[in-house]
Amino acid sequence: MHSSCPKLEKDGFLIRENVLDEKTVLQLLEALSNLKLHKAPSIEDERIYGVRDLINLSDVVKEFSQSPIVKELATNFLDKKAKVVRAIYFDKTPEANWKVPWHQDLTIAVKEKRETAGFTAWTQKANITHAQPPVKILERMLTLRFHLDDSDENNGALKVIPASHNKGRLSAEEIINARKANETRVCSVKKGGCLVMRPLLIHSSSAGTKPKHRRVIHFEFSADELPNNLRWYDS
Ligand SMILES: O=C(O)CCC(=O)C(=O)O
Repeated sequence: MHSSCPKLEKDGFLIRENVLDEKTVLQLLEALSNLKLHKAPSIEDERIYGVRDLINLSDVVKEFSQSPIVKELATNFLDKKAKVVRAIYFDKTPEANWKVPWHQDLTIAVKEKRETAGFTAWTQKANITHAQPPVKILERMLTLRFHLDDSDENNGALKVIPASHNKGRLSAEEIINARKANETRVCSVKKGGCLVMRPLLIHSSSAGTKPKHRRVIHFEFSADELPNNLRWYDS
């Protein structure tokens, strides 16, 4: 199931610029501006501004998630059976210039809770059931983050620890140690570009130094079926 892209497998991320044309970016921005931006807790932090359940809230985003551009990336970097399993919209603004500490993405969204071996940390976020699946499932997932603004340190671009994705689920202490022992990288991405990453890559998000919009559509993909009749939320 691993992609045939050596750079992605080695570093756990890569950046593809100029994936979306100006018209597509404008269409998405227009659709997102019609959504009521609310406080969408991510990583248990109520100060992070964004919208969960994006696919169900926006037909334009739903259509985009099925578009050839998105499908081709997901197919290339994951598997031809890859499907979107979660979609979140994140923005930063001068009023909501939030930050997130170093972490791995360990949580998936599912349709309903079913006690299942290996699934822990069941929780409800924005009325959606979430759980932490076995690490094998996370290792086989892919995240695509489509940038609708130029993003760099000024507006709080994502930061990553390259090659930190292939060591499984890490404890808080292991993440701190990885941070001390390794270089970090700011993922500057231009408007229309896409950050391709593995969810287990250690990442963080600083507040912008010159805050302004930093709008990102974040899609997670899997090609796996979940066990025990558990169902992905967005498949
Ligand atoms: O968009 C960001 O800057 C942070 C997102 C994040 O940390 C996450 O999705 O886990």
